[in-house]
Amino acid sequence: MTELRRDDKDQQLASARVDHADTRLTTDQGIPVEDTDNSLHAGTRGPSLLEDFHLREKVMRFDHERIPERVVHARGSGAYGYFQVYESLARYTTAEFLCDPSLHTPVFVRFSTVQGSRGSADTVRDVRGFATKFYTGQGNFDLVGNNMPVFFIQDGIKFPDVIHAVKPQPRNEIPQGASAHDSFWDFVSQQPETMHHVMWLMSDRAIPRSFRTMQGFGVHTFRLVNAQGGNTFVKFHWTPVLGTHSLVWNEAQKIAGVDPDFNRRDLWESIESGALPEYELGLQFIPEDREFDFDWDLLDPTKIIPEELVPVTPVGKLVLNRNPDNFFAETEQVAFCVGNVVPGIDFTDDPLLQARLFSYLDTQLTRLGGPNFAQLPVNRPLAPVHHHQQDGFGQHEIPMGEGNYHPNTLGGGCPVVPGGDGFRHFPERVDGHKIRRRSETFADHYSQATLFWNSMSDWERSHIIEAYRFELGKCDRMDVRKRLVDHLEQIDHQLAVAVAAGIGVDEPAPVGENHGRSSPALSLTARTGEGVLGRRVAILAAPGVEEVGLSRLCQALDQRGAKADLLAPAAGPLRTNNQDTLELPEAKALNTMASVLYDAVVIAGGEDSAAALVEDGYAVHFVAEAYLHAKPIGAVAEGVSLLRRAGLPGADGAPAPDGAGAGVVIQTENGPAGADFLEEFIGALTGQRYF
Ligand code: HDE
Repeated sequence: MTELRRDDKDQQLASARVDHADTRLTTDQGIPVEDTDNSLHAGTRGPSLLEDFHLREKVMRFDHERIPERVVHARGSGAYGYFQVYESLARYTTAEFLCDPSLHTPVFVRFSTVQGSRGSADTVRDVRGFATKFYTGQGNFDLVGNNMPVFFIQDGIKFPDVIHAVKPQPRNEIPQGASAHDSFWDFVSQQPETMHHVMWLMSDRAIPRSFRTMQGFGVHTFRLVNAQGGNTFVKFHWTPVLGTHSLVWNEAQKIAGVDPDFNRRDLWESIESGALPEYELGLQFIPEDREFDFDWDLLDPTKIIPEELVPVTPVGKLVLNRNPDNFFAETEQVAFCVGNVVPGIDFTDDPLLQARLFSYLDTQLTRLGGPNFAQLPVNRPLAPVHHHQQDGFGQHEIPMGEGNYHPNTLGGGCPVVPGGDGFRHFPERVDGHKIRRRSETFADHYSQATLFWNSMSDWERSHIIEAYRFELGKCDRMDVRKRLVDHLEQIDHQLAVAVAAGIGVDEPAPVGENHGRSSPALSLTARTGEGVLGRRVAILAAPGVEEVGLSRLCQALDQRGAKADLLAPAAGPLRTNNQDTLELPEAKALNTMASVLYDAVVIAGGEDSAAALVEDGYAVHFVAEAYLHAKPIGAVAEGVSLLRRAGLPGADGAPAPDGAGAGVVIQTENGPAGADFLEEFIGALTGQRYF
């Protein structure tokens, strides 16, 4: 087996890095530059001269800085890391990185949204891409997945249609990063196969809190092939160690304005601060002889295999530990391809997957300007590369010798064809008529949409209903709204009735029974994770704040890996009630931040501080909004007056209506925040949201 260390890719990239420290400015040709602020003119007020090669080169290079953005998944963020398998999977596959637990296979992961352009906001309602390039000793394996386990369509020939429909409208390029428009709903309401995926899209899965708190899925059924040629069907799952957590829609929309880089920043800052994102790889193994054991077709990418039927076996972990050095060179130029598989991993006949096998290489020819993009540092395999491919735009290598064909003797027959050790396609037997028709086994479009609906918690269901009402409410065409409600009726009567009531469509008549089956693993509540690592807490305070409790709070959060920001009416060092003897963070100005950027809020104690916050409109709004978004809220002693001012139930001492006080932690006695308060608040923070 090839030895691989977790920093091997980093070492390889070192040769491509250019450090400008202690250097002189030159042209592309290495000629030292005398002056880069003034172009060469005839006289100080005269015309510029054509012979100014520095001006021409500088402007020419600027003119060509942009390459086409990805036609989908244009907005993305990437990071390096490594993957390690727990135990050998040699029973199933010959892929070395899955068979040797001592290997740290270097990876590059790119997360993305689908619909929006490169500069669009992170928190739009959309599918998220989760693409992983494993630089294995046997060549690159790309697992190009999404954060939802199913896809809109069953056959790749419909991909241009679904993407045209969801992208901004062709006449005016509106709306950006949104599916809430007529063409999307017009399309999906005529394609029942989209209904399962649309349920996922209307759920909170479409607005993840962080890339660190979303799952990833390979979507298609793939094959694993072992040394004996035995074939096992497999589904790939990534599960975040921090659990699955999402935003709420009202919050997501506000973040899009307050911090359009919300998810990107979160990924970047987590890695910089050492709170490394981790995911577990899980596999669902389906023995070859169970291919037809299910009520749906394993080749149908609009279907999941419920975990209750085939468990997800944890097989390894992925750790992201290094941010890229240059966004364009790495995150923008990375080229994933579903067709990049290593010996021991193979495709199935899923018609969506088959079309993808063509698309990725094809699009990269245009996007990266020619066929040599595998030579770009981020794409270059760690495995040795030798072939007779040559020339083309951007050739960076100098192939040596005369034997640029096979077979050759001039080059000693090299590179030799490895034969048995090479990638051997699984010899699937194929027999059929050429035909443009879907298999009957792909025909049921509603059962799993119902399964998803049945598996949701109450709050997830209410969010789904609200999302349909929002999106369809922005769809002007009443006939489209109605058509969609008819589909929802096939999924669940209550759902259809609730959505119809919000969008001016008549209540549909029941058409059949909900099958009543559920898969608890589909709910966001199934994986909450543990601890508060990387969670962001706002501490509201003003001059005169009680210092000892504030310091304890900062320490307690820091010790558990949460990140606290001190927010005050003005930025800078904050005057405390105790002559500033303890070390405290500098305050950020309240009006530059917003509650939607935090997971929780605490109002610090201290009489003067509390009195000032009550008079501060930003502070009052901050707390009320955090409550609206069901976030944990803490108040120490006098700080509770801000909760009262914001009208929070229970803050005035009267009992809160059922459940309304959940997640609100108050220290009633005066004095510094005590151990009980801190424990209780951190417990509330672990629980995330209180709907
Ligand atoms: Fe993609 N997809 N896709 N896709 N896809 C691209 O490739 C395509 C599909 C996914 O961070 C493009 O280099 C077709 C499913 C991710 O760079 C393009 C079909 C899944 C990324 C393309 C699909 C994905 C892409 C655009 C239907 C989840 C971003 C730029 C047959 C399993 C990768 C590029 C990155 C990117 C085509 C369906 C995931 C055009 C034709 C299903 C995560 O080639």
